[in-house]
Amino acid sequence: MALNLDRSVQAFEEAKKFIPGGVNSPVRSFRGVGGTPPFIAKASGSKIIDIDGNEYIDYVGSWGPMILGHAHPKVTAALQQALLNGTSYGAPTELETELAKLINELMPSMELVRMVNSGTEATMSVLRLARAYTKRNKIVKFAGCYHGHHDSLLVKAGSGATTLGVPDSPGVPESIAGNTLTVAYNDIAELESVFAQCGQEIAAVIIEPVAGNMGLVLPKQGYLRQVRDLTKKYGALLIFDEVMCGFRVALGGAQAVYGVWPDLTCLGKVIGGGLPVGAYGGRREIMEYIAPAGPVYQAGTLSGNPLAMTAGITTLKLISEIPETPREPDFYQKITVKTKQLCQGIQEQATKFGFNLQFHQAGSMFGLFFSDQPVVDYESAKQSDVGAFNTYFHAMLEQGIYLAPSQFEAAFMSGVHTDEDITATVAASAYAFGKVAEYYKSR
Ligand code: KE4
Repeated sequence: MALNLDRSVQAFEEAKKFIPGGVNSPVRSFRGVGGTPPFIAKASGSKIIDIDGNEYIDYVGSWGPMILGHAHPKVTAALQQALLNGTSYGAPTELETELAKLINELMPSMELVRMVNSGTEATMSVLRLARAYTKRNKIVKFAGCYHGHHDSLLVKAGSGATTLGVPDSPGVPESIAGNTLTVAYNDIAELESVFAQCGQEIAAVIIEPVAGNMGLVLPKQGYLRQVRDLTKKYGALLIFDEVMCGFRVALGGAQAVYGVWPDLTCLGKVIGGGLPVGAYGGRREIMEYIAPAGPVYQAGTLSGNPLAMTAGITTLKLISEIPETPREPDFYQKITVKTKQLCQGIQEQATKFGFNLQFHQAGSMFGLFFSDQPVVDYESAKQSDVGAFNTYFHAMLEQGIYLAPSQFEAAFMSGVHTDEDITATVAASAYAFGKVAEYYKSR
């Protein structure tokens, strides 16, 4: 049953007249999966509704922020109240302190926290800080990890043993890319080799401790601890980019799950409850290098905006609520059970079709690869059958299931997805796997 996207088709053409590619962020264009992106009219709970009136069960959740679901009554009410007090002052408010304290309580490694307006701003700022603190210039990142679109991290592995970076986008100067070394995720030997070659020049290693930008890929047993030990050995800082996985894999983020404390952490998405917020923070003696406490400049007109702080505070308070009785599951136990149920249901469908998929789940994040090989890094992720994924994606979309429009993204559960949503998604998956079977036959 084809979706009626007539109005979205028109809206997309109109948008392209005024916005590059018709979107304000490339992945929304559906270029990875083909077709026209539904233009969304409104959302509530686990559902989004497009301008043609099609309703979808949403597993993108604005790429992570909507862990409470869309238009949560308490978040909406708090924002409505905050609006009456104005929208921005450009002056300090107690709201910023309240959110910083909440983040510190939930992620104690973040002794000081600076608010910014996006995940990109958080990772950009934290690299400047790491370079200033260590007086070193080189950064190490991992193939397949994404940290926002600033120059130092829009870099891919160059040729040659030193994996010196080359730009991953026009406009990124070689001089900047050359300071970023790229290694494979989950390959401690390669990281050891890079440190052996130039460890004294490395300011920091930045990693997604649970990777969500090459599809969902989990760290191997002990890997994060090995990375932590290596950075300590060479005096480099360890930066966890938890913009996506923070508050998604657990209340305390990946650092709580794996018991590895970074020197600095970047956050975003969930801490803004759907409004633009990023944050970076960590050890006090490092963060005190940030102006005006220290010499490293970083600023932002709307950083700590009262509406964004309100949405973030309300969200964090709700996801960290302690149940009435000890036997009652908490928010994360419930959302994790829901996510596991969904993954299990879809896997059972896949097995019926004889598909050997790679299924990954971490807290409220999940992902699947059409591959019969384990997916542990970007190279193995790229071996998966993108054509099969795209077939699956569109078959799910036409049945009202909204997944991330790319094999190399993650999916997100919310606290308000219902058992009926999960049942419907598993049933839709059976139909979608049928379409994938036809795709395989047609090749
Ligand atoms: P933003 O600048 O988009 O707020 O955050 C950048 C960022 C930093 N670090 C991690 C681990 C991230 O996942 C992101 C952004 N995630 C993408 C999803 N792959 C956002 C979606 C988009 O680019 O439109």
